Amino acid sequence: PGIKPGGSSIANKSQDLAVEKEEKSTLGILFDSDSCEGKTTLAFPSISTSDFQFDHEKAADIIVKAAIQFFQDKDHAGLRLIFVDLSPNSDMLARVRRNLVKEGLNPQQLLTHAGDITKLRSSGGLACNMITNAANWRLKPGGGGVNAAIYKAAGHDLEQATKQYASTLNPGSAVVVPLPLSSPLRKVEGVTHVIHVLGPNMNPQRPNCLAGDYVQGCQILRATYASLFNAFSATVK
Ligand code: AR6
Repeated sequence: PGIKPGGSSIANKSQDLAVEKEEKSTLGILFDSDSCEGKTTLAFPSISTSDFQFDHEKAADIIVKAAIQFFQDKDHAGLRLIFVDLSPNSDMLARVRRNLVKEGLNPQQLLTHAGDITKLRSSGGLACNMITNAANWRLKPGGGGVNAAIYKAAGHDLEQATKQYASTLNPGSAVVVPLPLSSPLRKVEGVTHVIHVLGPNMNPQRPNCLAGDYVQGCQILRATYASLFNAFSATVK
């Protein structure tokens, strides 16, 4: 099935319009032509680099190379990625931006944005169809970081919906969860799907710590982004 449209690119368009578009989507319209200049969009945070303590330089390299690989597939020309971090002073944002230039990736394909991933439309003026959660292996709400923020913004609906798709997650893998129409994240921000991913963990206080093994760590982080981007394009199809 096609994805449900993500709503309007203009932050202050009425909710009625979004509802009208939801209805159109059930008639088989795959893309919301108003959103993201017609591009279906996935936003993602920097997986594993905060609570999971993964090396920033290695992570930034992996993110940009994974995006380059993704856009080598001509079928992905109508898609867009947005790398998001909370603060304009984010070290990861700066590193990803530098690598984008260095590697010559089109900045319209991989946008970078400072802001809250749960408020991309209302605060950032960016329409986004799907967002990524750096989850824990139990797929539980709470904890900290982006996991806590996404579960809080999506309401109880996300926990319920997630249970229908998976109860645990392995490092390097992704699970796509459609958001119920009742979810505030869907109603207010136009987000139709949350994609949970579990990245490699370098934090000894968390399960499955790789204890500084960056050979395995980099493999798992590459696999995480590949699973995420594949899940995104498969959901669009
Ligand atoms: N919007 C955008 N980016 C955010 C937000 C937000 N609201 N909140 C945090 N970030 P982390 P991890 C950024 O720690 O390292 C969780 O508790 C943050 O600045 O959320 O993969 C889970 O339950 C950082 O760049 O994820 C796991 O147990 C990035 O999101 C564990 O932490 C990821 O930081 C996963 O650790």
